Amino acid sequence: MTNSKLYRRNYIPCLMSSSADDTVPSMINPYVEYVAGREPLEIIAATAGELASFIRTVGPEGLEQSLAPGKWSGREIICHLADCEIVFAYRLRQTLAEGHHVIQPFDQDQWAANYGVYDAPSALAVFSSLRRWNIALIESLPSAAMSKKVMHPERGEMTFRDVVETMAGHDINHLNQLKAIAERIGGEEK
Ligand code: NI
Repeated sequence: MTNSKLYRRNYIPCLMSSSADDTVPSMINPYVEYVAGREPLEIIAATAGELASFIRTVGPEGLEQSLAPGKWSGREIICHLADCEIVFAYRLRQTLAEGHHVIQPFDQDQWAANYGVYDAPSALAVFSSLRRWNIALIESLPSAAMSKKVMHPERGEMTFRDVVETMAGHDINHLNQLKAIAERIGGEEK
């Protein structure tokens, strides 16, 4: 599917989106329940391995499967995670570098319009590399940096730590979708 309106209508609202019809609750991290008190750094450190496992499990044909017409395929979800990691990389650094950084939302459906040209292993390579880069940055910071303020124009003021927790919750949300795809096509998570 390449019609962005299909994505918008059928896809689970994503906190990366600036879409006006997103219906996620207005809170700092709409996916906070996914994190559920776990250490966000541990969650985000495991995601690349889980994506690699998904790719191995479902195979090339399985990567093109989605949960319903108009929803992203597994490959497209991994492309989305790679693109989001670019965004998170910028947001983390700008939050640290500026006095009160204002986040710039983006339209995930417009970004997804190009996903037909990307393969899943390439998307995973981008995600894995950037994720390692981001974790190296986060781990290097003094604890005081976690409370550095940043403003999201749609969700209000948050902290650097909230951005990291958002990464974790966003990961889990999409990993759950991939798990559902693998179960749908009969694959087993490794
Ligand atoms: Ni998303």
